[in-house]
Amino acid sequence: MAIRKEIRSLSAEERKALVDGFLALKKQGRYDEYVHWHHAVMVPTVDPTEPPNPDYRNGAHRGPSFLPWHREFLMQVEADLQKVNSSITIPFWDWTIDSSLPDPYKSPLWSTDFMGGNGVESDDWKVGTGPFAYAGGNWLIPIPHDGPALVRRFGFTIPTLPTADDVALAMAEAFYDVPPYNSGPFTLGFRNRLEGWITPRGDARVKFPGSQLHNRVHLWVGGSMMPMTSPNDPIFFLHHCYIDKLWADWQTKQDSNWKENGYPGAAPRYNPVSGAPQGHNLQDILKPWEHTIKDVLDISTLGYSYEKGTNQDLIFALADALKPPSWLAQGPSSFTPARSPFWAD
Ligand code: CU1
Ligand code: CU1
Repeated sequence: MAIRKEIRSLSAEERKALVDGFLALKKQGRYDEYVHWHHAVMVPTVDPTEPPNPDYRNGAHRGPSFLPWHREFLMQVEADLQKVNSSITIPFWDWTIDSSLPDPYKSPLWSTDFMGGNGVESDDWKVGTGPFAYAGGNWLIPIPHDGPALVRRFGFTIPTLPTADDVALAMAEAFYDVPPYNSGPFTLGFRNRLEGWITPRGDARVKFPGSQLHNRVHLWVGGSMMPMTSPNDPIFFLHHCYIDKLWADWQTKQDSNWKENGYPGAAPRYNPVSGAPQGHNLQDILKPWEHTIKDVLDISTLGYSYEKGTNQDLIFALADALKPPSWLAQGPSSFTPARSPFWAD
């Protein structure tokens, strides 16, 4: 079984194998397809002869398929990396560790022998160090995909990375997703919380303004990580690997929670089965691939697992310390989740 480790657990050889893997896929032209897949799934395919569909949801974000789509995406990329070097697994970047560093810019992630550092102000924020620096000539981004240089601007759009407390709010969510399955600040559920749409407006327990969790990390890195072409920065995959781990952790936690606390059926590993926009229902295909959402719900069937990680116990403990909402004990039949019970305004 392949084990995906936290970035700090990698040996120097493992770091090098990953970097070389990305560079090899770039050279083959394969890497640029990842950017295209991600871009394509976000663009609305609206038939001009039909009226605009108010239920339109992009195929991989702002709805339930956010987590399964990116899980499949990671598996596709990891399989390609393993064709280059069979020992590679994608590592996860636990940014809650970095958020408590005195200087997150000095995380080992950004070292010259790994992912390279911040952009350089005097050079239009082009990444100036490491294997993906523009000047090195090995990481050219196609012009229609925001090229030619990889750009980062740490902390400019949003000043801080998410904390373990922020993740705990997600880990304590009782449901995977809830109607209307969107990205509103009042829409409860693990997916909407982890994707980062529940702001202080929707939940007074959220401490920092602006985008949260997954979205916040994209904005904090900035530059190439912000537009629809964000896989242009290979950090994308390390970030999404942690998002995928958090989903797997939540699923494990829910399985035991519901058994111990007796809320049977209230927390499926995924929902909805039907009734959501195309691409977001249980049996829908994850485009442009062949698997359905249902196929990718349990990582124990997918051939990989996660190293536990330094902050997992802390995050679970913080989540357990959060009071469950009162409606939860009444069971799922009484559940009308139009708004967060914690809404603030
Ligand atoms: Cu995405
Ligand atoms: Cu993302």
